[in-house]
Amino acid sequence: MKQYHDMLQRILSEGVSKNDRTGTGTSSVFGHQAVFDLSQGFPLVTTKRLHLKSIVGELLWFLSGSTNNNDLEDMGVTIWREWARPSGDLGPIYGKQWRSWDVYEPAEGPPDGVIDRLRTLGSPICERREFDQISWLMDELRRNPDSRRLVVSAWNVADLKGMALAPCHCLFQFNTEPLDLAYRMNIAENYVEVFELPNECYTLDKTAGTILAHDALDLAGVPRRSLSCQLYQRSADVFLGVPFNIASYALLTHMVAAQVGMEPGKFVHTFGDLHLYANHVEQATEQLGRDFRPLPTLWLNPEVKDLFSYTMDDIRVDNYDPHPAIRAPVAV
Ligand code: UFP
Repeated sequence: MKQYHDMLQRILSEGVSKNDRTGTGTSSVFGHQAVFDLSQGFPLVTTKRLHLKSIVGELLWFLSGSTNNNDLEDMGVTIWREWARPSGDLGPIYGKQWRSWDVYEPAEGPPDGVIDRLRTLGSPICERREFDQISWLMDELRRNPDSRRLVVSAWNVADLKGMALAPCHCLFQFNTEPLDLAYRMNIAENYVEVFELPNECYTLDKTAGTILAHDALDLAGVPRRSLSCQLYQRSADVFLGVPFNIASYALLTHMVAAQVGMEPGKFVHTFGDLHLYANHVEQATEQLGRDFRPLPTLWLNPEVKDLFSYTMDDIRVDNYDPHPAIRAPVAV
């Protein structure tokens, strides 16, 4: 996780002092990008212990569409408590926008004259529909994997004022690429084998480009595409928030990939205001003095057949051997 230490280091050396909404004060850089190759291990910071259950629980809660803190606390996760109203409600945050973004459309098919009457009365003549961005994404990944529009947004301008916290990780995009496996040079001869996975292989003459052979292969189960995710995070608490955010989106990418039959590719984390709170400087310095340990690996239950059916028990991180946790106050 050198990428994470680079962020801390960059803020300590180049960051500028800023005031912030919480009154704590930060050192901040604007614009940063870190890339995590998910084939090289699960990007869970090893230089301090992270509470994995909170990361997994929060993601499952987002995916369930809930915006009530009580549902999250039922899973034993308390990270949203400070922002919750007494009822537990957090307003239309991530779960709402991901699973049921409000769409207002002209009401269809009212009887003649009704629209005119409503207009005279000044009543709205739209009806509300909900759009499930995550279900749409899953369908689109299967239907149109080359699309450049595989975007999910939590940044709903019309709903911002009702949210307990404006979305920090506000927009993400998926991208798929054919895996190298799908195109393999034959090393000995002057022909090339092009695998049209899952089950066909064309052998081409390299210079003439003509087909020499066409075989049916049994390559079922061989993955044909890699799936990458890029997140835009407008505001990032580098010490407390970012390690969570990295792990959360890496997990999401693994889960989506498993469900659409692709291999996890990269997680690209792009930042707006990346900041270290003034009361986290000591802790960050302590963490920077620690050595990296091998990254853990992620296990997802292969029996789960749909993105919304995962439970805590279906997700496990193996071989996580971090340094001890480092306590730090949360800026609310
Ligand atoms: N924050 C994160 N990651 C999150 C999250 C919040 O880093 O997932 F929900 C931090 C960023 C910032 C604060 O320090 O919370 C949000 O404050 P603001 O809305 O003023 O940017």
